[in-house]
Amino acid sequence: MIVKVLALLLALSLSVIPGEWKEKRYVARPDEDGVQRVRIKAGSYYYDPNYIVVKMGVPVELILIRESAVIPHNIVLEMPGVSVREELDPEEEVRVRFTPKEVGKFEFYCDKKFLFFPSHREKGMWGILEVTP
Ligand SMILES: [Cu+2]
Repeated sequence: MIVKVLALLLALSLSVIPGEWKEKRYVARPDEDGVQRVRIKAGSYYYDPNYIVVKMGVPVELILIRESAVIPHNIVLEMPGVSVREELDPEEEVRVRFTPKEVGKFEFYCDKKFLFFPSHREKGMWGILEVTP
């Protein structure tokens, strides 16, 4: 039993070595209905895209698709007038809507963490939302 537990912990620790964070940029353009829609893949341990550029004062809709069935993921985003915290579902897209009110660069991330392992954010599951004038 203890051997199995140790083997599982070893396997998990090897699978969570932090990867390199590489920028995957997406510049949003409003759809016909005036909404800036961005489709984001959320996997272990990344968002794709992970650098999203949107315009201030124009509604944004993030459409999140969780890639992994087993490992839970979420998205947390705090910016002036906007507070997002959504659990992601492997079966269904999760849509997050808000209108950015201030220009700036804001980090979004997954705050999941398993036992003593590094958080998903530390493993590279974060990104930047850049709001431009
Ligand atoms: Cu995560």
